[in-house]
Amino acid sequence: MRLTTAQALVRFLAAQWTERDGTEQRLIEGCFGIFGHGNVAGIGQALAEQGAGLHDPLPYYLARNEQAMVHTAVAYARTRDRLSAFACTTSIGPGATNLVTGAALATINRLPVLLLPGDVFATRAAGTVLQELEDPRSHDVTVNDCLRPVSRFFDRIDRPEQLPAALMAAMRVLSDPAETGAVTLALPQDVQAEAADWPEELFARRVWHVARPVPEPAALERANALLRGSRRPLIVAGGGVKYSGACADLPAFAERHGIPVAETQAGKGAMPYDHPCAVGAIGHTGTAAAVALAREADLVIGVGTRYTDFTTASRTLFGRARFLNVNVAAFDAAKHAGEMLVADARQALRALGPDGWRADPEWSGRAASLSRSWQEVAARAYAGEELTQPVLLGLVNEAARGGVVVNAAGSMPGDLHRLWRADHPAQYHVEYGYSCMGYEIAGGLGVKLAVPEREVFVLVGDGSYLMMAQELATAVQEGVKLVVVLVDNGGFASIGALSEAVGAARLGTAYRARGGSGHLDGDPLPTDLALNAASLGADVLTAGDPDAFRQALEKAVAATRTTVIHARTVPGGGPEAQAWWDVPVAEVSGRAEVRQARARYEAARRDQRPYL
Ligand SMILES: Cc1ncc(C[n+]2csc(CCOP(=O)(O)OP(=O)(O)O)c2C)c(N)n1
Ligand SMILES: [Mg+2]
Repeated sequence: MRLTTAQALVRFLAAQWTERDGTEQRLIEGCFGIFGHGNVAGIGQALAEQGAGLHDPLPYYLARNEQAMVHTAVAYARTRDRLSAFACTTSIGPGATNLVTGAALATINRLPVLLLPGDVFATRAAGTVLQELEDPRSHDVTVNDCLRPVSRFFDRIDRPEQLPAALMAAMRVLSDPAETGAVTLALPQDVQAEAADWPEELFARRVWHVARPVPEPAALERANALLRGSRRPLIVAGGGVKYSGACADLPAFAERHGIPVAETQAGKGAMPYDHPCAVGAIGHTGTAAAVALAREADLVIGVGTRYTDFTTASRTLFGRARFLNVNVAAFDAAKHAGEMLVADARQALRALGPDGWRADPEWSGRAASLSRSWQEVAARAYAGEELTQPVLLGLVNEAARGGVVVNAAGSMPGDLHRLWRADHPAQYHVEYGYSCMGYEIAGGLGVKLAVPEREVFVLVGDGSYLMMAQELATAVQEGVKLVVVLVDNGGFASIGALSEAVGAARLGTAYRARGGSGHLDGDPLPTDLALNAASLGADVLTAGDPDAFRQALEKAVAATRTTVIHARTVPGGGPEAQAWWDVPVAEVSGRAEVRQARARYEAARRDQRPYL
């Protein structure tokens, strides 16, 4: 079959499916893209020729920024438990390098996305092309090489003949739960438009079976031996629990053995918040219950977690514990010198656990009572006369029953992790692997595309909003309804507090004009975020107190169009952090408060346990 490389690619992508537990779905649901001279004649022409509407083989979506379209794609894939993903096509040069942050976000969060940046002419016949990086050391380096370290598979298609093998490798990595992440096929602009003869079988319907690896019997025996020797076990549930669809198996396993379950950011919602074994968020942003238990646990059972510094309180949290790590990726299972149980989370939870073995009843009882006390603390944080951030989150939590909440960066992820009551596993969508400002609105769009039947609540700080608000226009274009809560606190509340804690005096963390002193300490800026949102095509409501905010939420939920609620919050946070986070403090300084902060830092660091 004679087709251009791009036509062959598009035809191939439309024929790829995944299967797990007997259900099939499209592997590549559609293609986001922004066109330029590096892809318009290739992928652009190929999409147009095959038809790119919603009912055509590969629907096309126009985003406003390449980074944002990766956020949308990644949020979609996360909501679909990594069984279905999107492709993203860009021009060469800046369109391509705009992908880098999105690619890193995808790979770090272990979420699939197929990136198709254009690349400079393979023939090099045209000489230095617009936007080409010229590397005096080598002519085969292009800006796309920036994508190599942030991709789980990277290839450059310099000849059409290279395409089939690259496509097969790309699909395998995308659909492999242990390896998935950003996959990049760099496509030189001439090769995209170049014709070749392709075998028919390349375009046959192909099903990628998503594996559920079962635990190796010997590893299972070792894991069971560890459990038998444990009296105070604690489960740390990560995103892997959700992706493997183990959200019914986890509570069953916990009940069977009387084990308390704590959750990471990606794992939050894996357990119903009011389940008797649930102790809520773990780590620096954890609940007092989970943190207290973590300090005393003799065995930590990590299920589908990467153990980031937020989870381990920078390795200060799990004082005496040994680790048993259930993970589909050996890389993660091996962390903290843990006993490795390399397996799909659902398969492992079904196989694991010696008959009749239970945690010390005193331990299980203590977990339940600590958890009840924490629920009271959380309820107090949600109650209040003024529109503090926790009060605002409490109102959103109430309105969002059955819906989804989306967030990524700033001071909200911590409050959300500690306080939010998730009523179903897909409800809590906080991107905290890359914690990327600007993910929120674009990500919310991806969530809504994946679960159009659910109300999607995007929580976005004013800092994040100013970084990447433009996908509101994309939501309006697609007729996709989002409820966007824009939390305006005049700058970077999170980094402001952190700055103060490390002796950096809140430098550059408030949005203020340059004042007479020459510093950024003048008047608050006249920036009107409500007007900005309206200009992008959203309906806008404003609220400054709890009653007005509750009413705005009701209106936004009843609306059919994307609605932004511009809410001004007053300072006042939720409960304090119960566990540490390692952010270094200057070792020498002329300021007394920095020297004091350094002394506290050095004292805290002494608890850091050097896991192997
Ligand atoms: C792209 C990006 N740049 C910088 C940071 C570092 N950072 C984390 S939170 C934050 C401030 C966020 O401000 P805002 O969205 O207003 O949230 P607030 O802290 O006020 O809750 C910054 C700069 C980041 N996470 N992502
Ligand atoms: Mg802010």
